[in-house]
Amino acid sequence: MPHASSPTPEAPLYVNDGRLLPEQTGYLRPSSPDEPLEVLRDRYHNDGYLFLKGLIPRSDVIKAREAYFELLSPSGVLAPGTAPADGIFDSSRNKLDFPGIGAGSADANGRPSGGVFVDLALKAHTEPFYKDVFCKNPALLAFISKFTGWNENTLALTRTLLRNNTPGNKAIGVHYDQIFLRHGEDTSVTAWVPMGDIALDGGGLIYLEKGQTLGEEIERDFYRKATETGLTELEAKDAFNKNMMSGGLLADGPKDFGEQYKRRWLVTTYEAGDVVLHTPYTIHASTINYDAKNIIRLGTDLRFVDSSRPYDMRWTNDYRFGDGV
Ligand SMILES: O=C(O)CCC(=O)C(=O)O
Ligand SMILES: [Fe+2]
Repeated sequence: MPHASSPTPEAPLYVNDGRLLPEQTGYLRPSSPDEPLEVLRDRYHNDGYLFLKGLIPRSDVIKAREAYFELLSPSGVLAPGTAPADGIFDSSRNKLDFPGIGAGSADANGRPSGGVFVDLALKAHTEPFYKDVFCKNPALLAFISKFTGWNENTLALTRTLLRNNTPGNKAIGVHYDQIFLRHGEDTSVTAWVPMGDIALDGGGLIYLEKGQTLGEEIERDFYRKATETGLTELEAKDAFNKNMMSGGLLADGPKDFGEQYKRRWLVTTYEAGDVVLHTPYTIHASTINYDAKNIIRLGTDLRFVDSSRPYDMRWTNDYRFGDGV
């Protein structure tokens, strides 16, 4: 497993605004869940993320992946004769009929333009295999409650986004999560959970090196600008998203953003069972999925808060298109 200081990746990696050059990238630093907690906490705060190898049993992840693609299979998304757990896209189909959730364009009601595929992808969020089993994974919950020290106050927010990046489709742009969680304190933890193995060019999440310090600066700056114009605190909260691109992104294109701030994007391959924890100010995005075998990238964002403190109540409902968050 490469270390953060290893040579940069050679495989071509594409983001929304073009190819990331090897010198614009580095590797995410992997950690073992068994390392001492103080070491892991320091690393999370210094790096803005913690890339935990094998935190969740692989079989739990593969089971959920299989159930997901069994549910979506009637949409015709899978290559004929392939196993649902493999999640292989039928490349004879038009990728635009299979748009990703939460990354691409949506209609006025926030619904991605696509037929039964989109309906089933939304439905998956409330299926028992996902909502009651996968999102409540005991290994993940136990780790977060110990890692944060929140113990029995550790609460998994109900709103989650189950994201399916079909090959060649648009990837999520540059953002930090507090943009979407700003009706609560800035202490939440996001667990990004790949649901399956993801090759380097298979559409995994990428992290801006030391992005959390820049995210904090950007946040302070927005806040100052908003209050200087005479807005109340509540008005300022709502004004943030107006200062950003529609959908709350800092930028659509990671390449240009990295060049502008002279920082590298950290990339990696992922294995089923890995989890990345990141802070509310950690800047991240995704690569476009150009997996050589047309494997669909599936992943979910599970968010945890300290329930004894104020948190963003808009996240207590299941995800719906156009839910305004
Ligand atoms: O899976 C993705 O493409 C985006 C995930 C994300 O932004 C997050 O987990 O915070
Ligand atoms: Fe995010």
